[in-house]
Amino acid sequence: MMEDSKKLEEFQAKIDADVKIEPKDWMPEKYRQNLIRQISQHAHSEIIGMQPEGNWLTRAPSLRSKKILMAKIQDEAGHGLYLYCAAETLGVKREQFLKWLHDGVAKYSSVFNYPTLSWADIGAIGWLVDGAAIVNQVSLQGTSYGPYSRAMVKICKEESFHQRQGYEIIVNLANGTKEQKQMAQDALDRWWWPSIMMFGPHDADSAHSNQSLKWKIKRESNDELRQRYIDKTIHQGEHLGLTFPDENLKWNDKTKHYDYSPIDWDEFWNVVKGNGPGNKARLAHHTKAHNDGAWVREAAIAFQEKQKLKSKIA
Ligand code: FAQ
Repeated sequence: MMEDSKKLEEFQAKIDADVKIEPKDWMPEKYRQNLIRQISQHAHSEIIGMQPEGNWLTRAPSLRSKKILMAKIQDEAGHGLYLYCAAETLGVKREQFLKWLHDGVAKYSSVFNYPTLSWADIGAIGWLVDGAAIVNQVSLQGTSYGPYSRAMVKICKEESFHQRQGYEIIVNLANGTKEQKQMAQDALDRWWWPSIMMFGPHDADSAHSNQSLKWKIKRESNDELRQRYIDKTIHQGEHLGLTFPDENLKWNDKTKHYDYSPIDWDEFWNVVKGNGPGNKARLAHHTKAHNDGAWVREAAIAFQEKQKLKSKIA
């Protein structure tokens, strides 16, 4: 016990001094568990997040936009892989993470359970969903766990390209015909609130925040990040003549931030609990793709074993 409390003190001192924690360093079990939860859920979000966009690959309006969208979706797969690798350094295998996802034990971001009904939604995902993800992830570059922090640095560079890809689509639609501008407005109407919900519950209701902030797993709170996202996004929409679906969205000269309406937490928790418009389809699709790919994994392992055997004989 004495030894553990001394170790805990030293651990906290390292955190306070902004020294990164590396996989072989001593860490409290709760720190490890919390990281496993957050990083693997972050990885799942990147992977499931490919589905709403993948839905439009065959219907992109030009070869250029199709190539860009394909590159973006591949990037998301890469982000998922960096993050699974970072999470695996904490002693849990990839198969276990996927089992937790398929069994509904592990979460992924609520926002990916909404449908992409038009090409403008691809713009809205890049502009708003990647825009929100960047705010969160730039902050996470400073997370205390080394492998997670390094993954975030690489991911953030790619996310800024994603945000621009989406904003470009929205700019073109907003400056196009009346119908095209209406498509952009409709996408903003449907994606604005889900993007705000990505930051999670208000600080007072956030189960993990206090401990995560103390251990610098998170560097800023859910509400701080949400407010930063709102403040930086409003002028991007207004500049295009689009209207945000919130009549209470107003600049507050005292706080120097935008005020906004109460968030519909019933909707948020309903989606988080698996009852959103797309939850069942998203999980079913992932599970099927995983099962269909079993033979590829088996073949790759068999090939590796064969190579090992060959090198032993030689
Ligand atoms: N959806 O105590 P807190 C992307 C859960 S990547 C679902 O506040 P925490 C790239 C939370 O897990 C987007 N569940 O939790 C892309 C917890 O439940 P648990 C993903 C949510 O962890 C773009 C419970 O509520 N980004 O978009 C959500 O301290 C385009 C209590 O909440 C990340 O994952 C939610 N929105 O703070 C890809 C960033 N919010 O686990 C494709 C890393 C909360 O106890 C296309 N993660 N919950 O069962 C984080 O920063 C944090 O985990 C938060 C939540 C801020 C998401």
